[in-house]
Amino acid sequence: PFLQNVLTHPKFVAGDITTGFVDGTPELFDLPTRRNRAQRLLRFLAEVAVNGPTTPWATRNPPARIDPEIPDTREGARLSGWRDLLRDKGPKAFAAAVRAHPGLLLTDTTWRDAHQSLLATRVRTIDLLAIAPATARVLAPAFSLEMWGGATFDVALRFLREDPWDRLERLRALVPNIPFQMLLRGANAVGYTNYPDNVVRRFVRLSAERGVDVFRIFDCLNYTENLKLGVDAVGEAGGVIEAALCYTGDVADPGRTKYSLQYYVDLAGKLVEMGTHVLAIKDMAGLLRPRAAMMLVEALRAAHPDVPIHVHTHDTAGTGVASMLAASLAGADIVDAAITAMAGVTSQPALGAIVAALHGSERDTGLAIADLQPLGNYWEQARGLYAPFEAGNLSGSADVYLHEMPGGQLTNLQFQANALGLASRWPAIKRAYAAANRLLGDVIKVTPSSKVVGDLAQFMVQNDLDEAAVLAQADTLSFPSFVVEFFQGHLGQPYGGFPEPLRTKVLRGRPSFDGRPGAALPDFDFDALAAELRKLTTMPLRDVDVVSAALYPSVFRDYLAFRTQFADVSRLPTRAFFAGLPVGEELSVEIEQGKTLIVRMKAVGELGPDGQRDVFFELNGQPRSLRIPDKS
Ligand code: 3PY
Ligand code: ZN
Repeated sequence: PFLQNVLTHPKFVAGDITTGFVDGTPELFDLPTRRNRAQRLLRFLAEVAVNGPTTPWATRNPPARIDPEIPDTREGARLSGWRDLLRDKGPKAFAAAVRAHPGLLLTDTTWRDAHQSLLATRVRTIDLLAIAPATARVLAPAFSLEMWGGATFDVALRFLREDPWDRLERLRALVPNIPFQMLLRGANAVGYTNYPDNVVRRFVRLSAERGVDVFRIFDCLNYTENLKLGVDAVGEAGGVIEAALCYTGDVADPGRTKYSLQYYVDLAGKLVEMGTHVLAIKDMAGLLRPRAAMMLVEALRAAHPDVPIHVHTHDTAGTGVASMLAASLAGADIVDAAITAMAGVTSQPALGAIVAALHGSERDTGLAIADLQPLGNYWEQARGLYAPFEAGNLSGSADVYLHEMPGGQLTNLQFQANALGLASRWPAIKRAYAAANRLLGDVIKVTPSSKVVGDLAQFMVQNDLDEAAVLAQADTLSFPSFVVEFFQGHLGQPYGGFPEPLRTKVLRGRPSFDGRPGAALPDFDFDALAAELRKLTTMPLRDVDVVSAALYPSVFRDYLAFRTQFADVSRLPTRAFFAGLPVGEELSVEIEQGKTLIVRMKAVGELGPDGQRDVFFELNGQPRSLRIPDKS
């Protein structure tokens, strides 16, 4: 392969080679990896058999021993959907057609926000691929499938050890007809910090090239300077711009004056001026009650009769379906929902319930309950595979109106509290979250500003501090770094400014800046990073890998080391990935299209004097064994 790289390199072909050719042309070393993939996957299974899961569980509950029923999808007529029009006519005409559509359109969030909010974002590519062909058929009338972005990028690399770009490409191949939608955290892209502008731009361009159609762009402080960067990047990439106003407070409550109806109308005006194709109301915590939904959508509809309105909520208190129906009555064009088995509580409201509620009305969704059933059945069973990550909230709770935690963060904080031995203090953490929000000046709470509030809340509970104590001792407390950075202006400028004198007391002379944080960052050097990464792996490096590494430097390096050691574990069935393969059981792995391995776990040997164990397999009928150091 090296020789082939040399012989086919454009410089070689052009005769443009000097003595520095080999050293100065690192892509010659993009050799296919030689270590046997099958052997490396066996090493992974052996490692789990000896040392336990490589992805730590959040609970003690094992994955269900059920293989989900995959709906039959025989080849049939060509799949069609809203993506056809988008590709033919472009984002503007697409938005106009959506606006002219009489029925209520739906975005199915099952592949992104639903599992981010219920299962710690742990749903794996293999389980999405299994249901993708049926989804492409059943949800063909949908506006979009939200399937990327938010926390999925980080969690895929960090915990699932799979490549998010691969997920996007493989799903795209199976769903050519329904627009794919992602959640972009504005200047924070899919991370928790501000990135240089060229990182955000390149990330968006590659996402669009690999198959993302609709970009919901938000900023965690509704800071328009940050939002504009995302809006412009998506515009340049040719994507559908869906700029979001993040909703907090209660526009129907005259006592909550900071985030008033007028505040949102003004913000929406700026987003439309920036050139958004669609306006999103992003209710990340599920605070948008039906009456408020009605008021807000009516006001935005009146101000922008031609711009489609897309409403996102969480069902945390149980009002999700009612709010989406109210939004629909007030003239919203699209709402978010999740397949019923993945809906409710901290997730989105149930798609089937909205479909049923509007059936036969002017706003009929064009979907039929009976057609949805195979998707519901699949997710009911597939969800069982993720039992180790079930937060276990059995019912909704109206106290979300008091603490205002986003759906994804609520379950995350519960897990964190358990891990820190603070499970019994959960009610105190919820109260502290509300107090931390007041201390920070009643901020918009969504990734990453929600992490600032959550970290401060945990700090208060761990150190037994109430609001008054924090204020009184602020100049001596050692605040979590995220809180300090917030006050320094690293996330941007909060609406209404930073609370004083708290800011001055927390900063104690540390530097701070006003304005857009990214404006102060120099352009990122992708070439230097690519050269550095090439030294770490023999795997061919793609442009998307370099962007992954720019967004998540240490997570990506860990992922690369893991992948080099264990190959592409995304190919393994989920139960085996999380819990290993029990002795006597067999699995099949399709390591590439048409190439399947049959692996049987035969035995795990005694601990040897060298601290290692032999693990015995049968691979396609042939015995194989591996020695694994026992770390216990
Ligand atoms: C994310 O940023 O991941 C969110 O889901 C925010 O609501
Ligand atoms: Zn959400």
